Order: sequence, then structure tokens, then C-alpha cells
Amino acid sequence: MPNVIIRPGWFIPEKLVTPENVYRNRRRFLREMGLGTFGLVAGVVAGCSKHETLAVEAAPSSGSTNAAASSGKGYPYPRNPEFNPKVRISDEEYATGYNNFYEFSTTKTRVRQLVGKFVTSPWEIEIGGLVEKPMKVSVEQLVAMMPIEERVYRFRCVEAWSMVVPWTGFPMSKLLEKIVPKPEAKFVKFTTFMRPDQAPGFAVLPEYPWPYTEGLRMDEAMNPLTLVTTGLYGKPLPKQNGAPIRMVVPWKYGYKSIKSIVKMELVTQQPKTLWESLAPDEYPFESNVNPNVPHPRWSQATERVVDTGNRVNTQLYNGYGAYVAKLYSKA
Ligand SMILES: Nc1nc2c(c(=O)[nH]1)N[C@H]1C(S)=C(S)[C@@H](COP(=O)(O)O)O[C@H]1N2
Ligand SMILES: [Mo]
Repeated sequence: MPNVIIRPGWFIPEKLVTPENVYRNRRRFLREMGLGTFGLVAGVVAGCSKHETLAVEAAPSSGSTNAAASSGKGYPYPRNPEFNPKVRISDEEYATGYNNFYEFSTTKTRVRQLVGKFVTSPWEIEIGGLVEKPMKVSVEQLVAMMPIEERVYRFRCVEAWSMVVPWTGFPMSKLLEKIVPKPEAKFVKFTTFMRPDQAPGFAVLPEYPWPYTEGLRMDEAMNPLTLVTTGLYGKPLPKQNGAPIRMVVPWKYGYKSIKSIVKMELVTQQPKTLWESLAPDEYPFESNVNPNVPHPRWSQATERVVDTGNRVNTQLYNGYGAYVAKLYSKA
């Protein structure tokens, strides 16, 4: 099946798109980090979407069409009317065919072809750290304990593209209530699976500080928008979207929405995340969607809606200010 070969953003030599001084500083930084030039080129350039033409391959290869982890029991779950915006929902084909999941590939349209060996069932998740009631449960057990619903959220990648996706899951706050955080817990650290035999991307980027990790402040994790997610489009998560369990944090850039989670830990210190370790000036910990703060190498003022190709204005907190602005107002 012929398809348009896309030259991804990271293919562009960084010195062509970065002011020289930033380039030099980053080089020094990466050298100090022990990362080579390859890490520089492939590592910190997560995309420059205006050079991309969207091409979702028509037919996913067998094995990638989502022998999803959790059984399809209960799907589709009822949609929460509070999260049902009057905007066009992106075509499912795009949400499941245009993916950032570097454990498999840096080419978004290739990810779903490369997930065949990824075993997502059975799947245990460890939830612990500074909590009174740590647990180690299967995703099925967790789902059975939680109030599951569907929510339509806007999703905005730091690379300036966006989608509108119906996710299925439960609020992180409900899970935190169950595990009872200790007072000294200040952050939640999330960790993705790391099985190089099941995911070819690890070997392609050996200098990355795997596994993929992310984090939220405790008050961000408690915010009612923060969704522990097990499905999309009324079905269990496809592997390429982070089966069987991932986060969706809709007011932050997409890289905070960590996929295929094996561990959640409550900690006192702000955790080091994969992207922040690679390029703190480009992918900082907080990473709230903000049209007024450009990425060092591109504007964040607008975004390309992937399935329509329309360019629309980016909104502060991705439009979720009513829920989250108070978290960031300096009282
Ligand atoms: N483990 C892991 N989680 C990840 C990523 C990744 O490469 N690995 N990419 C992030 C980025 S940059 C984005 S935009 C979203 C993409 O999610 P989607 O493919 O479901 O749209 O996943 C995020 N979570
Ligand atoms: Mo992203």
C-alpha cells in the first residue's frame, strides 16, 4: 500500500532550525549528560509539524489492530455530559494511526504496525510509594473497582497538532482516595513498561533514559480532569494508544499523558521525567498548554487539527482554565 513518505520533524538537522547559541548550549548540555550527537538530533526534536503532511496508512497490519489488554467488558461506557464539547470528534482512524510512542517508532504512522509483539494482557500495575494502602493489581481488577465513564477531551501535542478524542477511564482522584496518600507525598511519578524484546524503538534510541517516566504535582493529580484511561472510542485502548492503561491530562502537552503504565508512585521530590532529562528548556515538567509561550523552536499560538488539517488558535490550558487556572495563580 503506497503511502506518502513523511520526513518527520526530527529529521531536520537541528542547527537549521535552532538559533546557534541555543544549539551550542544544548550540545554542551547533552555532552555533559553523556549523550552523543545522535541523541542530539533524534532526541530533542520531537517534531516540527508544519513540515508534516498527514498520511495515515489505510490498512493496519495484522496484530496491530488491538488485541486490547483489558477485555471489552462494559464498553462503551456512558459519556459524562460535562465532557461532551460541541466540537467535531476526530476520526478514530487518525487517533489510532497517528501516534507518538517512541518505544515503538518515532514515525507516527508506523507505530501501529510495530506493536504486534507487545503483550498487554495480563498486565499488573503497582501503585505505591508514600501511601497508606499500596496495591498491586491487574488492570481488570482496577477497572472493576473504579467508576468508569467516557469523556471527550481536546488533546494538544507539544508539536502543535491536536485531536478531539473520546476517552474511557476514571478520575485519578478516585484512585488516590483509595490508596490514601501520606501527607509528605507531593508528586506522583508514572513509569512505562520497558521490554526491548517487545518494542523495537528502545534499540533505535539506546541513549534515551528509558523507561519513559512522567509526573504530576499532587494537586494536578487530584484535579477532576486528570483521567486514568483504559479506552477510547468506546473500546479498550489499542496498543498504539498505550494499552492497557495510560494517563490523559488534557490541559498539558501530550507528552505528560504517559502510556502503558506499570507503576505509579507517590514521592516527595519532583521526579525526573524522560523528556525533561533530554531537553528541560523544550519539555519542562509543568508543560501547560500556553499559546503565549513558544517552544524554543516553533510557535505554540496555533495548532493543526490532524484529521481535518484545519489550523486553529491554541487556547490557554487547552481551554480547561475553568478547571485548572487556580492551580497556577500565585496566591
Ligand atoms: N510511554 C510513552 N508515553 C507517551 C509517549 C511515548 O513516546 N511513550 N508519547 C507522548 C506524546 S508526545 C503524545 S502526543 C501522546 C500521544 O498519544 P496518542 O498516540 O494516543 O495520541 O502520548 C504521550 N505518551
Ligand atoms: Mo506529543
